[in-house]
Amino acid sequence: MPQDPLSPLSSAEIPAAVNAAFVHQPVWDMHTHLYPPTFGTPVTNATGQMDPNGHMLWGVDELVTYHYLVAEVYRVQPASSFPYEQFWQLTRAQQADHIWKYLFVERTPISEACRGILTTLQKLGLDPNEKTLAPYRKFFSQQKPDAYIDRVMQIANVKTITMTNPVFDDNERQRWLGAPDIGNDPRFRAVLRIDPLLRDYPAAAGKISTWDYPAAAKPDAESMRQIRRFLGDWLDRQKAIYVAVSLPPEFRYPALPGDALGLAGQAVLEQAVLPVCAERKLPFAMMIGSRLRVQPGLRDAGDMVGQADIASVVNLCRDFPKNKFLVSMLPRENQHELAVAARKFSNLMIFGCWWFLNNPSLVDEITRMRVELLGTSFVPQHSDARILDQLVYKWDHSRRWIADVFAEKYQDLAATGRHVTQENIQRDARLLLHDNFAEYVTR
Ligand code: FIX
Ligand code: ZN
Repeated sequence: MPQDPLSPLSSAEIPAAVNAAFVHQPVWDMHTHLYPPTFGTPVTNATGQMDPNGHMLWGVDELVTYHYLVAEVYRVQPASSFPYEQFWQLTRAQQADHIWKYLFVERTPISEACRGILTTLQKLGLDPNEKTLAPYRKFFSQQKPDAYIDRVMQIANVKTITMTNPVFDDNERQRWLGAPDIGNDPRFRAVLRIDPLLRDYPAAAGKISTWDYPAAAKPDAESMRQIRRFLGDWLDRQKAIYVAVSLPPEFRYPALPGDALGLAGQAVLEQAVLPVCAERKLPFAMMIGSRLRVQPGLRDAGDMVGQADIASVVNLCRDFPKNKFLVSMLPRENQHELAVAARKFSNLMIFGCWWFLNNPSLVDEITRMRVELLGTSFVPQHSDARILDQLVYKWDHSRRWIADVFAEKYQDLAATGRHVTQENIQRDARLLLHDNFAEYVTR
């Protein structure tokens, strides 16, 4: 490898240079469900401070009972022999033991969600071959949450963790109201998540009306003023860096009666949410294509994917040129059209290989498609981590997959005679894993 970062790399030197650049580039993880210790933790640990309703999830029992694994264990221990409610009545540790037995001991943990846990254990210096969770539990019980966050972020090379902060969740909202500084941990940034406001506006209007923001079920001008005030107050309280919503496959814009938003939800989007975001130069993030609770017995593990509509994204980007949109779509089949849409609108930043797409075969396919259509002007990945320790495997795996695509693309570039240097590659890794998002939320 040439010592001079500005000297051209040979084709053979490119893969190692790309891998080094992507491994060493600190990430701004722009969508997670993680929290700092100020939100409490239900996990037994060395500080002894436990909050059964705490939001900071970490450690092996939370890792193994991640909803991806709950869905997978019911593939091998069907509800006919182990009813869902029987599983949910178990303690977290008992649930984890159940999953470890059936997915990691009696079967080969070869799925991405299973393998990810083993990567995390390995990188924490633990033996991934244990037959029970006891040795792991001992390790985690010795950790102190605050210091452990630093350790995980250092191993995963994550510089900033972006939270998801659902304002209509009573537990979450009361925590913010009870502790104004709760979100001041410099490692974390907040996001105002507003799903009910758009997806079930009449019920949301009833709730915010009890929070001193009187809003009518059929939103009139005064209701819209109150909703804008509600959004502004919470954006200020959270110091949120964007506003987010998850939308079902049926989401359409313009809405039709009975659509996902309905005419009231659409009016709130047009007259409250997007104007507030535009005034504050905050992106509006739409995560589109999840059909919730197709299997209610699985709870969080019971969500599904469904074909969504890119034309609705195009209509919003075109009709609201002063707004910045962040969009991730769940169906594999939507990815090409979404990437083409991003070629048409500079106020559309597409991001991540979300949820059921976060697997090697699909990250490869989607990243390849995006580089070919968008160059380096996209955000290739977010972790969507719900359990802190997942950052270790989600970023280890994603960096490798993304680097493999870019190594091939740089070799194709070099074949034209264009010089490819370490400096080029490091600059691009910085854009893709950090600066594209950082600049989009602040520009
Ligand atoms: O709506 C979302 O933010 C989704 O990412 C989650 O609801 C989902 O359960 C998840 O964590 C997928 O990875
Ligand atoms: Zn998420």
